Amino acid sequence: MVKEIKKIEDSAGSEIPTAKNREELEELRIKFLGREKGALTLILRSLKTLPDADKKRVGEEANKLRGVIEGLFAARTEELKRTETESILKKEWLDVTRPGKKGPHGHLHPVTLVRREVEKIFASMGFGVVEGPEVETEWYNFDALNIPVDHPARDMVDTFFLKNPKGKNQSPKLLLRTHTSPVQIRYMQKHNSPLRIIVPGRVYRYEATDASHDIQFQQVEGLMVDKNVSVANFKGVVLEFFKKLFGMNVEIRLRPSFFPFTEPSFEIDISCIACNKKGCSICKKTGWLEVMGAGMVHPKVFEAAGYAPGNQQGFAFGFGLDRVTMMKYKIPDIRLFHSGDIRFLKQF
Ligand code: FA5
Repeated sequence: MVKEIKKIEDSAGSEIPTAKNREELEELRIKFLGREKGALTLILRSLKTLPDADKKRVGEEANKLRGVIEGLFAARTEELKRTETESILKKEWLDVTRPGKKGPHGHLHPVTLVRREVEKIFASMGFGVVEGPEVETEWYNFDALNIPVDHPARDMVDTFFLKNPKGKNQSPKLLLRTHTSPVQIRYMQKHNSPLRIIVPGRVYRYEATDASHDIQFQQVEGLMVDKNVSVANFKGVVLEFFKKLFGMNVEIRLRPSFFPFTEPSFEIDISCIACNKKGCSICKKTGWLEVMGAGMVHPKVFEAAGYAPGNQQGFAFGFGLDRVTMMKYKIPDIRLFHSGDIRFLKQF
């Protein structure tokens, strides 16, 4: 029996420390210590068949062997745990100093790029940037700008009228502003002259779309009021603006026009930025591009804003930001701006 114990000790001593993994170790545990057929269990079970004189000695040897085997298991388990951790660390090694992958990110819309440039140029000439509501009342959009209900100028643009939440015939009558000019009134109601502002913002017109007309676009209104503001001041400011925006020797010309809220009124053209007045397809061979409406502020507008008559004069202008962006980047169709076409937007 003692020989048997020695044999078990030898094989445990060689097999347990070389078990390759935890599964193999578990099989060895069953082999040596298993409750049913473990080698040591069988020894202990057969103790009762021994004569009393041997029982004690063999029992002591068997218990010693149990201690040895348990020690071998504890040591090997510890070793396997360590090598497992090491191999996981090796496999999952991560260089935290490597630069991360950059995700794709968006950028500004071309009209926004030009809007920011416009704001910067006017700011450099002392103009503040002001905003106004897109949902406007009929009074601000038309009446206060000297466009009474039965005036034919009211039909010059088609308007999106809105339901007044208070009821159908309730006043004020609401609409989506057709231009940024109502902000002239809103600003002058709250501020005295002298003043110098631009008003960029969205406007809406109920009209058929084509390559140069959309139902929703952006305008930039300009307003300068002081005691002696003249057309010459207007020409100076606007010429400086276009030179800075298009970065070259642009020329401007004024043609007589009509707006109910300015007198006199002009249409402003700039020399074609594609051909420099030689005549090309962009300027339709005329050498000039129409860019804005403008004029000297009508006395009725000052009156509607609550200014005392005769104390001031000023100029106002309004241009389409989308159209200017089209000129700057040579974009052939205004509808591309709202198309959501990534191939188009990626170019800016
Ligand atoms: C006006 O809207 C006047 N409020 C401008 C003004 C302001 C005149 C202050 C005098 C004093 P008009 O309807 O011409 O004017 O529009 C001004 C500009 O908006 C046009 O020159 C054009 O560039 C742009 N625009 C007009 N309709 C459209 C449209 N459907 N789509 C894109 N741009 C447009």
